[in-house]
Amino acid sequence: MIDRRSFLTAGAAVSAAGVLAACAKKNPTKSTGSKGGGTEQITLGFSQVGSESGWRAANTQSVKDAAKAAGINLKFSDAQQKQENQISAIRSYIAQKVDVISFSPVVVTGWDTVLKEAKAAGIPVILTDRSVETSDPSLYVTLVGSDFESEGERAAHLLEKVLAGQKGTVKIAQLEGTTGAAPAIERSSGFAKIMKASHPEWKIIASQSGDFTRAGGKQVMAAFLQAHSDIQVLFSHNDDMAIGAIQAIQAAGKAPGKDIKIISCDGVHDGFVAMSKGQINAIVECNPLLGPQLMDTVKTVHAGKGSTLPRWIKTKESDYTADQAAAALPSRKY
Ligand code: GZL
Repeated sequence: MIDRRSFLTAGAAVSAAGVLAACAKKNPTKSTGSKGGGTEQITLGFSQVGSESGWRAANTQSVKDAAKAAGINLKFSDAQQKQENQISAIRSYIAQKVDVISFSPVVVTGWDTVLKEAKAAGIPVILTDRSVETSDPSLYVTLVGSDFESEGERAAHLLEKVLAGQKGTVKIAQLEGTTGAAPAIERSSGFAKIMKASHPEWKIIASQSGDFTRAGGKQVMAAFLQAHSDIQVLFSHNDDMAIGAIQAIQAAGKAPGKDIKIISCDGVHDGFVAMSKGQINAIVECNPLLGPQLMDTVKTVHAGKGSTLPRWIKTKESDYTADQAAAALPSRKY
């Protein structure tokens, strides 16, 4: 499991500063901001996971809009949820000698080689959304994104509210995100932590990846319902899989939100609509609007001030229950 807190140390900040200094020495021509940032337009190479969910669509729009507003020249690529496509995109940005590289890693492992290539080329890397497991924290300057472990814990606390002291065994199905992705690993872990600490009566009787997509959620939930007639709760790692699961639950002749309580993550528009209909009982918000924070971070790094940044710039987010959905919908930004 990724222990991001282990990176929140001064040591890592110092080693990241070392990377930036090394970048400047290695490639004096590469504008790592050693000239104090200068006035030349910054070129950012961004590799996006894909377009698998409403969350991802909102995140992509936020990055594009924020780059435009910040006057940053954005090179953008969609990896269609394939790590090899992200690695190719990062290599292409290195070849194009962009000023900064940023990406949302589709999975946590397998990045050291290409990140070492970026470091050797003197190009600083900023992670957004999802983290990586790496033996060398200096391979990226910082992560701009949510705390998924906390989101898993918050989902369990929302379930406590929704169950309102219901006694006896609670049989839970879990729709996991993309296998090996930080949000899938950490939301599972956070939820399990609260279960272990406070709820011996909660039993996860089925758990499988729906790959963060509606189709995946529908397909896997249908299989769960075939195998288990006694599912009382669904914990879904995102709204898109929950919305797919709702279709499967209805096809099985059951009422989502009533026969099977649903706790989800993200808080996209369609998730709030389902919640306003009582089909989803509660949502842990995961804010996709990371664009402005990312562009501020790009400018700080390009100005050679990356060492002043924390190793993790966390996004702020809230939790919602169904009774709040209708009132919140009009002001939702994604
Ligand atoms: C979370 C993000 C996840 C969302 C999904 O920050 O990585 O990926 O929860 C998205 O909707 O596909």
